[in-house]
Amino acid sequence: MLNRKKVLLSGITATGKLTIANYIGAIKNMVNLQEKYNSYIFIADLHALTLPIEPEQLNKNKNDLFALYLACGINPDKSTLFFQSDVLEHGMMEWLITVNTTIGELSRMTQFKDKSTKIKSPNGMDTIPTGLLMYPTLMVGDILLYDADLIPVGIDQKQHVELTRNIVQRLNNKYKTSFNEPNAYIPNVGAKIMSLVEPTKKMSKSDKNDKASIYLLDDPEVAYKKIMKAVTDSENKIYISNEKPGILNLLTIYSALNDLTLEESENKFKNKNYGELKISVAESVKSLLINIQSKYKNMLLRINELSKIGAEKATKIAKENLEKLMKGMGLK
Ligand code: AQP
Repeated sequence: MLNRKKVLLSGITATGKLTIANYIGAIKNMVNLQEKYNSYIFIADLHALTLPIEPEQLNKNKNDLFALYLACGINPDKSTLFFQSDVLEHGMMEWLITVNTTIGELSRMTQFKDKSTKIKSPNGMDTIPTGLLMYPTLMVGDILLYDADLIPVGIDQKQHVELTRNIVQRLNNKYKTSFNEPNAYIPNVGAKIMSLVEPTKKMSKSDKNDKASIYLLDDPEVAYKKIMKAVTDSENKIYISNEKPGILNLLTIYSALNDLTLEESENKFKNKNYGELKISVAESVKSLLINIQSKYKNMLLRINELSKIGAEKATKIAKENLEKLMKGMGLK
């Protein structure tokens, strides 16, 4: 279609408390890109059911996530912000994608392999929820429902966007549809923020160790202390090196929060010691949290009103794109 404004789609799973890794890897970019793109931003509450979760916990997570998106700068006048489960088309679309994938391609996904091997059991596959395997089919469906061009994600989700491109090609060939092949938008700095206690492991909202992550709703003083205690090395020299994952992680967080390149941060700190670097990172993190938290409570009050508006807008487009695939497949 001529002059079609490019579409951005991104979601975050409501599995736990949001971390600064989710902010730096995904939300910050959604906020910056919402001016330029027709943006659909959602709370992936259906994805959160992939692994067992208590209903009360899920409900709290999804509301927190909605309010945090707003507090981080997602503007509901520019972006369509909605809960995934409010748009029933996601479930239907997932089935149409599922029947066009193979168990082989889904079981080769790194995230499936990582998460399923963590669920250890002598019964093998009997303890691995089917939803974990199907996670990418739901995600491909999310992207197709809005016929998205750009998907801002951290590096861990890149493989799922590549799978989406393969499936789009498959559908377009088979059913003569014309869905876009989406591109992942991976930030130059901060595509993989690491744990503060094990800097060779990614920072994750489901990490059991509270000290490993900075949560966006952490008390800013507690967050400050977590950075001061972050694991580094004993060299006390600051430079960019993969051999120094703790320092690289702190430089990365500092760069992302101050809109600098890694090299610019390296330059700034090259004659400083680890304590001085940590204080600068801790100050940046603290002021980010203070800023977000100053808006968060008011945003909780707006969820009912805004989620209705978002769901209505999203449903309209989702229906249109679902119908296109249903027609192609002979269902209409
Ligand atoms: N460590 C990270 N560095 C940069 N970006 C990250 N993201 C996640 N971890 C990092 C990005 O944040 C978004 C979150 O999406 P998600 O919750 O659907 O996916 P996830 O990758 O499973 O996130 P988590 O925090 O690791 O959650 P759990 O612990 O529930 O699995 C995505 O864009 C992701 O790339």
